[in-house]
Amino acid sequence: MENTKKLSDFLGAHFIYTYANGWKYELYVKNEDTIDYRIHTGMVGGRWVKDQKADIVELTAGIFKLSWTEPTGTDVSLDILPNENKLHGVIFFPKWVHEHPEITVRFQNDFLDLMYESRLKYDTYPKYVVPEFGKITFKKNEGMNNEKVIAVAPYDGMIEEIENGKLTFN
Ligand code: FER
Repeated sequence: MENTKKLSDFLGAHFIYTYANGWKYELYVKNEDTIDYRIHTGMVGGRWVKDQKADIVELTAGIFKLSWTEPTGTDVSLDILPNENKLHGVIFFPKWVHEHPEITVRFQNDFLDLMYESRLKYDTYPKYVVPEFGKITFKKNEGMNNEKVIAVAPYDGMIEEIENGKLTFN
């Protein structure tokens, strides 16, 4: 994935990155309006999600922006510069996710009702805003709509297996 210039190069991209606060995330840009992801470490480490709808655009050559709102009420906006192995993310957590992160740490797709109940039951405000730069440590185009990329829960050692090529998805 040396040169990611156009949106068509970006669709199908799989990234692992570490935020400056130490949180490790994995993102798969599944198609023009859908992402899958795994959260390896951090406040909601262990959480994983498939088929999250997102707005995905190319701001200018090689610079991409993804924005979405989750069933938990968490909002995320990412600016990704694949050719510089760099991104900037802003996560806007509702107060309840900051206070009870464990409720969201699961395969969300099997617990959508729990997310919808929790976001009504607990407090939204004030939100906990986390703006961080991140460093991309792995990038590969896995093709679009590849269900193998994000198919199991994150586990210890998984990032290393992906980065050293022991675990592949094609
Ligand atoms: C990211 C930052 C936040 C990301 C996902 C999230 C896959 C989601 C956070 C959450 O669900 O709480 O870079 O990329």
